[in-house]
Amino acid sequence: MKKLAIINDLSGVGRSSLAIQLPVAAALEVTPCPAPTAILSSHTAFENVSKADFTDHLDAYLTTWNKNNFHFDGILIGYLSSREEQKIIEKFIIQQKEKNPYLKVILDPVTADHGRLYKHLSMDTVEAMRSLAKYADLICPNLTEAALLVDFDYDGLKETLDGCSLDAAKAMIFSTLISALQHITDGAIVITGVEECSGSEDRLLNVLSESEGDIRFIRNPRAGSGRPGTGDLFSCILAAKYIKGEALESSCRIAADFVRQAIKHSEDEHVPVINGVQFEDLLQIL
Ligand code: PXL
Repeated sequence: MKKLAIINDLSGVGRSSLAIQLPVAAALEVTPCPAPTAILSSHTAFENVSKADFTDHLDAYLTTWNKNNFHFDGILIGYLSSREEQKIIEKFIIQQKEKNPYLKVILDPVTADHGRLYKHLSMDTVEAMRSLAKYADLICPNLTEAALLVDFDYDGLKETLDGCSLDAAKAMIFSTLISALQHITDGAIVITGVEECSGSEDRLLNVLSESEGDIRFIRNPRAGSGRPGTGDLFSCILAAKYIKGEALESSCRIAADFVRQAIKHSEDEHVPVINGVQFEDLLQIL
């Protein structure tokens, strides 16, 4: 069975990060190996949050993995607790690449959404993600994170995209953004969960590029409002399928469709938005 190291935070309530990625990776028949970057009482959209930074322990944790000769098929990176964690993770990637030259690194540069940085984070974390992108085989930012990574103005970008009625025009805007991202990574790029309103239908768009000049749109109807943790869900499905050698486009379609179903199910079950998506009783359809 393929093994995926998941470097992300552990948040006790709200279904984000490791709390969602461990069961999802296991359901996809990949062995998840968690390395926490921080331990939080819940994700940070809740009013009160108690956060324990794990930076001082992460180096020993990952170094010990290396000493024991543990090796992985993939490393999925999400939320970072501090700038120092970037250096620790980069060292780990370099050591792991020596053990397995086929290692895949998937970076979800978790920093922001809807034009705003998450609470407790600063532009330092964006810098850290920009640096980690150099080592990634695949990055999957949302639109805000993509804009931050390459210093684009999010509001201007969103307004321009909202004003494009033709896909050809939209593709030109995304090509510019993707070209800028290709200066910070040689990996494939998936820009996730771009909200679109077209006529009577709300949709979510994912934009995929595997090489220079390649740009593909993957669309799904939107089943409800955005919820915390959907990016973590998406990146984990993508990462698990990527290390199993499945094609990126079909993996994106499966991930996007599962996110849509999870949002719909959560709406049907009247789950408060802040509690994320009720995915537990949907795992069997993955
Ligand atoms: O789902 C992204 C995420 C991950 N980790 C923490 C968060 C968030 C979003 O709010 O707060 C701690």
